[in-house]
Amino acid sequence: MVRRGVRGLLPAVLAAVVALTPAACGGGDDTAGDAVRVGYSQLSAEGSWRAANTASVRAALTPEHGFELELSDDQQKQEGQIAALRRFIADDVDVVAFSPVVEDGWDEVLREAADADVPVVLVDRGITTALPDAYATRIGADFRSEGRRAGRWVRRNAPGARVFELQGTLGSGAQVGRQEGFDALAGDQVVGAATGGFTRAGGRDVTAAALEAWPDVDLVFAHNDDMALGAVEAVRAAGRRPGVDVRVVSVDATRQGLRALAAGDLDLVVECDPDFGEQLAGVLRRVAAGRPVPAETIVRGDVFDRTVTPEQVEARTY
Ligand code: GYE
Repeated sequence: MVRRGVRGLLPAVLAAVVALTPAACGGGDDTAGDAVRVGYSQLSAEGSWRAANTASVRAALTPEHGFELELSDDQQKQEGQIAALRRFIADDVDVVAFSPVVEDGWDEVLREAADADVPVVLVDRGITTALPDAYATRIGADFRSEGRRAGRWVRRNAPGARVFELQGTLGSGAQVGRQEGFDALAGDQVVGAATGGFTRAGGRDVTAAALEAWPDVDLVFAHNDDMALGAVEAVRAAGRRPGVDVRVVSVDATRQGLRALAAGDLDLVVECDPDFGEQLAGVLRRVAAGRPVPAETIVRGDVFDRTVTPEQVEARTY
Protein backbone atom coordinates (compact mmCIF):
# COMPACT_ATOMS: atom_id res chain seq x y z
CA MET A 1 0.00 0.00 0.00
CA VAL A 2 1.30 3.44 -0.87
CA ARG A 3 0.96 6.08 1.77
CA ARG A 4 1.48 9.72 1.22
CA GLY A 5 2.40 11.64 4.35
CA VAL A 6 0.73 15.02 4.74
CA ARG A 7 3.23 16.25 7.27
CA GLY A 8 5.33 17.95 4.67
CA LEU A 9 2.35 20.06 3.61
CA LEU A 10 1.91 21.62 7.00
CA PRO A 11 3.72 24.28 8.93
CA ALA A 12 5.28 22.82 12.04
CA VAL A 13 2.67 22.50 14.74
CA LEU A 14 4.06 23.13 18.15
CA ALA A 15 2.37 21.43 21.06
CA ALA A 16 1.32 23.71 23.86
CA VAL A 17 3.36 22.50 26.76
CA VAL A 18 2.09 23.08 30.21
CA ALA A 19 5.03 23.34 32.51
CA LEU A 20 5.09 21.00 35.45
CA THR A 21 6.30 22.38 38.71
CA PRO A 22 9.48 20.62 39.74
CA ALA A 23 8.74 18.19 42.52
CA ALA A 24 9.76 19.00 46.02
CA CYS A 25 11.44 16.06 47.67
CA GLY A 26 10.28 14.84 51.03
CA GLY A 27 13.37 16.29 52.71
CA GLY A 28 12.00 17.31 56.07
CA ASP A 29 9.82 14.26 56.50
CA ASP A 30 10.49 11.87 59.41
CA THR A 31 10.32 8.88 57.15
CA ALA A 32 12.72 10.39 54.61
CA GLY A 33 15.59 8.18 55.80
CA ASP A 34 13.76 4.99 54.80
CA ALA A 35 11.91 6.47 51.89
CA VAL A 36 12.33 4.94 48.45
CA ARG A 37 14.10 7.62 46.42
CA VAL A 38 12.69 7.70 42.89
CA GLY A 39 13.91 9.82 39.99
CA TYR A 40 11.16 9.97 37.41
CA SER A 41 11.40 11.47 33.95
CA GLN A 42 7.95 12.25 32.57
CA LEU A 43 7.99 12.86 28.85
CA SER A 44 5.85 16.00 28.87
CA ALA A 45 2.42 17.42 29.51
CA GLU A 46 1.10 17.11 25.96
CA GLY A 47 -2.55 16.55 26.84
CA SER A 48 -5.26 15.31 29.19
CA TRP A 49 -4.01 11.73 29.45
CA ARG A 50 -0.51 12.81 30.42
CA ALA A 51 -1.75 15.37 32.95
CA ALA A 52 -3.86 12.67 34.63
CA ASN A 53 -0.96 10.22 34.58
CA THR A 54 1.41 12.72 36.21
CA ALA A 55 -1.21 13.59 38.84
CA SER A 56 -1.70 9.90 39.62
CA VAL A 57 2.06 9.31 39.97
CA ARG A 58 2.48 12.37 42.19
CA ALA A 59 -0.45 11.36 44.40
CA ALA A 60 0.96 7.87 44.93
CA LEU A 61 4.66 8.62 45.36
CA THR A 62 4.45 10.88 48.42
CA PRO A 63 6.49 10.92 51.65
CA GLU A 64 3.36 9.65 53.44
CA HIS A 65 3.48 6.59 51.21
CA GLY A 66 7.21 6.15 51.78
CA PHE A 67 8.61 7.84 48.68
CA GLU A 68 10.89 10.71 47.89
CA LEU A 69 10.10 11.69 44.31
CA GLU A 70 12.07 13.85 41.97
CA LEU A 71 10.00 14.42 38.83
CA SER A 72 11.46 15.94 35.71
CA ASP A 73 9.24 17.21 32.85
CA ASP A 74 11.34 16.64 29.78
CA GLN A 75 9.22 18.40 27.15
CA GLN A 76 9.00 15.59 24.56
CA LYS A 77 12.78 15.60 24.18
CA GLN A 78 14.75 12.38 24.36
CA GLU A 79 17.99 14.30 25.11
CA GLY A 80 16.23 15.93 28.06
CA GLN A 81 15.09 12.56 29.33
CA ILE A 82 18.57 11.09 28.99
CA ALA A 83 20.07 14.06 30.85
CA ALA A 84 17.47 13.61 33.62
CA LEU A 85 18.29 9.88 33.90
CA ARG A 86 21.99 10.74 34.18
CA ARG A 87 21.23 13.22 36.98
CA PHE A 88 19.22 10.60 38.84
CA ILE A 89 22.01 8.03 38.45
CA ALA A 90 24.58 10.55 39.71
CA ASP A 91 22.27 11.27 42.68
CA ASP A 92 22.27 7.54 43.38
CA VAL A 93 18.49 7.27 43.64
CA ASP A 94 17.04 3.88 44.61
CA VAL A 95 15.08 3.52 41.36
CA VAL A 96 15.03 5.39 38.08
CA ALA A 97 11.66 5.47 36.34
CA PHE A 98 10.75 7.03 33.03
CA SER A 99 8.07 7.27 30.34
CA PRO A 100 10.12 7.06 27.15
CA VAL A 101 9.03 9.53 24.48
CA VAL A 102 10.18 7.12 21.73
CA GLU A 103 11.18 3.46 21.73
CA ASP A 104 14.73 3.58 20.35
CA GLY A 105 17.97 5.09 21.57
CA TRP A 106 18.18 4.30 25.28
CA ASP A 107 20.90 1.65 25.43
CA GLU A 108 23.80 3.89 26.36
CA VAL A 109 22.12 5.49 29.36
CA LEU A 110 20.62 2.17 30.42
CA ARG A 111 24.09 0.66 30.41
CA GLU A 112 25.22 3.52 32.67
CA ALA A 113 22.35 2.77 35.05
CA ALA A 114 23.29 -0.91 35.12
CA ASP A 115 26.96 -0.08 35.75
CA ALA A 116 25.89 2.11 38.68
CA ASP A 117 23.56 -0.62 39.97
CA VAL A 118 20.50 1.59 39.72
CA PRO A 119 17.39 -0.38 38.68
CA VAL A 120 15.16 1.09 35.97
CA VAL A 121 11.38 0.90 35.67
CA LEU A 122 9.57 1.82 32.46
CA VAL A 123 6.30 3.64 33.00
CA ASP A 124 3.62 3.75 30.30
CA ARG A 125 5.50 3.44 26.97
CA GLY A 126 8.05 0.74 26.21
CA ILE A 127 11.44 0.68 24.49
CA THR A 128 13.34 -1.45 22.02
CA THR A 129 16.78 -2.47 23.21
CA ALA A 130 19.65 -4.81 22.42
CA LEU A 131 20.60 -5.14 26.11
CA PRO A 132 19.49 -8.35 27.83
CA ASP A 133 18.53 -6.78 31.18
CA ALA A 134 17.96 -3.19 30.15
CA TYR A 135 15.26 -2.60 32.76
CA ALA A 136 13.64 -4.35 35.69
CA THR A 137 10.04 -4.13 34.54
CA ARG A 138 7.44 -2.07 32.69
CA ILE A 139 4.01 -0.94 33.80
CA GLY A 140 1.55 0.35 31.21
CA ALA A 141 -1.13 -0.52 28.68
CA ASP A 142 -1.01 -3.07 25.86
CA PHE A 143 -0.99 -0.69 22.90
CA ARG A 144 -1.23 -3.42 20.25
CA SER A 145 -4.34 -4.77 21.86
CA GLU A 146 -5.84 -1.24 21.94
CA GLY A 147 -5.16 -0.88 18.21
CA ARG A 148 -6.63 -4.32 17.52
CA ARG A 149 -9.81 -3.44 19.40
CA ALA A 150 -10.23 -0.30 17.29
CA GLY A 151 -9.40 -2.21 14.09
CA ARG A 152 -11.83 -5.01 14.89
CA TRP A 153 -14.65 -2.49 15.35
CA VAL A 154 -13.85 -0.81 12.03
CA ARG A 155 -13.63 -4.15 10.23
CA ARG A 156 -17.01 -5.22 11.61
CA ASN A 157 -18.92 -1.96 11.58
CA ALA A 158 -17.40 0.02 8.73
CA PRO A 159 -15.86 -2.54 6.35
CA GLY A 160 -16.14 -0.19 3.37
CA ALA A 161 -14.78 2.89 5.13
CA ARG A 162 -11.71 4.67 3.83
CA VAL A 163 -9.53 5.38 6.83
CA PHE A 164 -7.14 8.18 7.68
CA GLU A 165 -4.83 7.09 10.50
CA LEU A 166 -4.00 10.01 12.78
CA GLN A 167 -0.83 8.80 14.41
CA GLY A 168 0.66 9.73 17.76
CA THR A 169 4.29 10.79 18.19
CA LEU A 170 6.18 8.80 15.57
CA GLY A 171 8.40 6.11 17.03
CA SER A 172 6.65 6.13 20.42
CA GLY A 173 5.48 2.83 21.86
CA ALA A 174 1.88 4.08 21.86
CA GLN A 175 2.01 5.01 18.16
CA VAL A 176 3.87 1.91 17.00
CA GLY A 177 1.69 -0.49 18.98
CA ARG A 178 -1.66 1.11 18.17
CA GLN A 179 -0.80 1.27 14.48
CA GLU A 180 0.42 -2.33 14.33
CA GLY A 181 -2.67 -3.57 16.12
CA PHE A 182 -5.09 -1.54 14.01
CA ASP A 183 -3.38 -2.29 10.72
CA ALA A 184 -3.36 -6.02 11.46
CA LEU A 185 -7.16 -5.95 11.28
CA ALA A 186 -8.09 -2.98 9.10
CA GLY A 187 -4.81 -1.98 7.42
CA ASP A 188 -6.18 -2.52 3.93
CA GLN A 189 -8.75 0.22 4.58
CA VAL A 190 -6.11 2.83 5.47
CA VAL A 191 -5.62 5.29 2.62
CA GLY A 192 -3.29 7.70 4.41
CA ALA A 193 -1.52 8.35 7.69
CA ALA A 194 0.21 11.29 9.34
CA THR A 195 1.18 12.28 12.87
CA GLY A 196 -0.66 14.82 14.99
CA GLY A 197 1.86 14.45 17.82
CA PHE A 198 -0.85 13.37 20.31
CA THR A 199 -2.09 16.98 20.69
CA ARG A 200 -5.50 18.47 19.92
CA ALA A 201 -4.06 21.24 17.73
CA GLY A 202 -1.94 18.69 15.87
CA GLY A 203 -4.98 16.47 15.35
CA ARG A 204 -7.01 19.39 13.99
CA ASP A 205 -4.38 20.70 11.57
CA VAL A 206 -3.27 17.34 10.25
CA THR A 207 -6.85 16.15 9.74
CA ALA A 208 -7.71 19.37 7.89
CA ALA A 209 -4.81 18.68 5.49
CA ALA A 210 -5.74 14.99 5.20
CA LEU A 211 -9.34 15.76 4.25
CA GLU A 212 -8.01 17.87 1.40
CA ALA A 213 -5.41 15.31 0.35
CA TRP A 214 -7.87 12.39 0.50
CA PRO A 215 -11.40 13.79 0.03
CA ASP A 216 -12.89 10.28 0.09
CA VAL A 217 -11.74 9.61 3.67
CA ASP A 218 -14.81 8.83 5.76
CA LEU A 219 -13.26 7.46 8.94
CA VAL A 220 -10.44 8.73 11.14
CA PHE A 221 -8.62 6.44 13.53
CA ALA A 222 -6.95 8.78 16.02
CA HIS A 223 -4.28 7.34 18.32
CA ASN A 224 -5.66 9.43 21.21
CA ASP A 225 -8.72 11.43 22.26
CA ASP A 226 -7.08 14.83 22.20
CA MET A 227 -6.24 14.39 18.52
CA ALA A 228 -9.71 12.91 17.88
CA LEU A 229 -11.30 16.07 19.31
CA GLY A 230 -9.10 18.13 17.00
CA ALA A 231 -10.15 15.89 14.10
CA VAL A 232 -13.82 16.53 14.92
CA GLU A 233 -13.17 20.28 14.70
CA ALA A 234 -11.47 19.83 11.33
CA VAL A 235 -14.31 17.68 9.97
CA ARG A 236 -16.84 20.38 10.93
CA ALA A 237 -14.67 23.13 9.50
CA ALA A 238 -14.61 21.20 6.22
CA GLY A 239 -18.43 21.30 6.17
CA ARG A 240 -18.82 17.62 6.94
CA ARG A 241 -20.62 15.97 9.85
CA PRO A 242 -18.50 14.07 12.39
CA GLY A 243 -20.05 10.72 13.25
CA VAL A 244 -22.11 10.80 10.03
CA ASP A 245 -19.99 11.81 7.03
CA VAL A 246 -16.70 11.10 8.77
CA ARG A 247 -16.65 8.66 11.65
CA VAL A 248 -13.98 8.98 14.32
CA VAL A 249 -12.53 6.16 16.41
CA SER A 250 -10.09 6.88 19.22
CA VAL A 251 -8.11 5.71 22.25
CA ASP A 252 -7.85 6.97 25.90
CA ALA A 253 -11.45 7.54 27.11
CA THR A 254 -10.92 10.92 28.71
CA ARG A 255 -14.07 12.60 30.02
CA GLN A 256 -14.01 14.95 27.04
CA GLY A 257 -13.58 12.02 24.69
CA LEU A 258 -16.55 10.18 26.18
CA ARG A 259 -18.64 13.36 26.11
CA ALA A 260 -17.95 13.60 22.37
CA LEU A 261 -18.87 9.91 22.03
CA ALA A 262 -22.16 10.45 23.87
CA ALA A 263 -22.84 13.48 21.64
CA GLY A 264 -22.36 11.34 18.52
CA ASP A 265 -19.15 13.02 17.32
CA LEU A 266 -17.03 9.92 18.00
CA ASP A 267 -18.04 6.32 17.29
CA LEU A 268 -15.76 4.23 19.47
CA VAL A 269 -13.26 4.93 22.22
CA VAL A 270 -10.83 2.32 23.53
CA GLU A 271 -9.90 3.01 27.13
CA CYS A 272 -6.28 3.56 28.16
CA ASP A 273 -6.24 4.21 31.90
CA PRO A 274 -3.57 6.68 33.11
CA ASP A 275 -4.50 6.28 36.75
CA PHE A 276 -2.01 3.61 37.78
CA GLY A 277 0.11 5.53 40.28
CA GLU A 278 -0.74 3.15 43.11
CA GLN A 279 0.16 0.08 41.07
CA LEU A 280 3.40 1.82 40.13
CA ALA A 281 4.12 2.47 43.81
CA GLY A 282 3.80 -1.26 44.51
CA VAL A 283 6.16 -2.10 41.65
CA LEU A 284 8.73 0.49 42.77
CA ARG A 285 8.71 -0.79 46.36
CA ARG A 286 9.44 -4.31 45.18
CA VAL A 287 12.17 -3.22 42.78
CA ALA A 288 13.82 -1.03 45.45
CA ALA A 289 13.77 -3.96 47.88
CA GLY A 290 15.33 -6.25 45.27
CA ARG A 291 12.25 -8.47 45.24
CA PRO A 292 11.11 -10.25 42.05
CA VAL A 293 8.69 -8.45 39.74
CA PRO A 294 6.89 -9.66 36.62
CA ALA A 295 8.46 -8.56 33.32
CA GLU A 296 5.39 -6.44 32.70
CA THR A 297 2.33 -5.18 34.54
CA ILE A 298 -0.42 -4.55 32.01
CA VAL A 299 -2.93 -1.83 32.85
CA ARG A 300 -6.23 -2.99 31.37
CA GLY A 301 -9.01 -0.92 29.87
CA ASP A 302 -12.54 -1.10 28.54
CA VAL A 303 -14.12 -0.18 25.20
CA PHE A 304 -16.91 2.39 24.90
CA ASP A 305 -19.31 2.81 21.99
CA ARG A 306 -22.36 5.02 21.48
CA THR A 307 -24.22 3.10 24.21
CA VAL A 308 -22.08 4.95 26.78
CA THR A 309 -24.25 6.26 29.63
CA PRO A 310 -24.14 9.76 31.17
CA GLU A 311 -23.07 8.11 34.45
CA GLN A 312 -20.09 6.48 32.73
CA VAL A 313 -19.13 9.79 31.17
CA GLU A 314 -19.27 11.78 34.38
CA ALA A 315 -17.54 9.03 36.36
CA ARG A 316 -14.35 9.59 34.39
CA THR A 317 -11.47 10.73 36.56
CA TYR A 318 -9.49 12.19 33.66
O1 GYE B 1 -2.67 7.60 24.90
C1 GYE B 1 -1.79 9.79 24.81
C2 GYE B 1 -0.55 10.38 25.37
O2 GYE B 1 1.60 6.96 26.04
C3 GYE B 1 -0.46 5.90 26.48
O3 GYE B 1 0.38 9.33 25.36
C4 GYE B 1 0.27 7.17 26.33
C5 GYE B 1 -0.32 8.10 25.30
C6 GYE B 1 -1.76 8.47 25.48
O4 GYE B 1 -0.14 11.49 24.72
O5 GYE B 1 -2.95 10.55 25.09
